[in-house]
Amino acid sequence: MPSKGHDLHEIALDGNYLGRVDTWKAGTPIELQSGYRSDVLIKAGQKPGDYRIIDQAASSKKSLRQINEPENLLAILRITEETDDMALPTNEEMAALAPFGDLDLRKQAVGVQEVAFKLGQDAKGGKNYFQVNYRAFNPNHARQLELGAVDMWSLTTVGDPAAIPNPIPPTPHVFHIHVNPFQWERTGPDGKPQLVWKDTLLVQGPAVTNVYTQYRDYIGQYVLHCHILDHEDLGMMEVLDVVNTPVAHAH
Ligand SMILES: [Cu+2]
Repeated sequence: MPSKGHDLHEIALDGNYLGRVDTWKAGTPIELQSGYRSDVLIKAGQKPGDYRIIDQAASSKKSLRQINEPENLLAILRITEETDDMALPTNEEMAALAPFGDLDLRKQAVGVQEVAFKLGQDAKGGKNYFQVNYRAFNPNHARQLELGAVDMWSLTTVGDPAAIPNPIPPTPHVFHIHVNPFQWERTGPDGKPQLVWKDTLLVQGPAVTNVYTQYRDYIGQYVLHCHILDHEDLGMMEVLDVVNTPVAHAH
């Protein structure tokens, strides 16, 4: 999502404040996969006129649906003759809004939670199925999580074994979890790694992506699912249950 002629000053991802202002230079796109959100501030330039904010064209290789996607206009930014020279917020001002200060959960995680998204087909090559950890959504099956725990979540996507006729390769899915956001390392606008809080992440197999999360105060059930919504509707979803009692988990 680039804007011609205007920097994008990003202040939040998936509704979580970054705790700073990350400035993506004019023309640099911000990656928005299915379900992603990015809050940006745009300071109007001094030159009146119409400016386009676009969804860039994507080749089939870069498209989640594996089809060529044309450029789409998202919005027109119209700058008038009137002026009102406002300041952008500073990093210091935004730091006060960071949800968990400068917490780095990578150093605290003890437990491991695994998520393998699978889009497969039955042995006859007829019917597709959509699973999380080799199980379609079952409202009566919940993964237990321990209140106060800090876990690494290992995310991946798997395909069919080669012996299946026309096996489906590992396809990209979008991990989305409710209630507790997770910490993930991305490449920031300066090209350096940085930690951000998100609740939605593209997962491309077969590599495993690790993210980190904590269960601080909410007790009860919520869900994770693929944010490609027809995948979710067809079974790619799981119930989670945060409990205030010890849970045995993998280390
Ligand atoms: Cu999916």
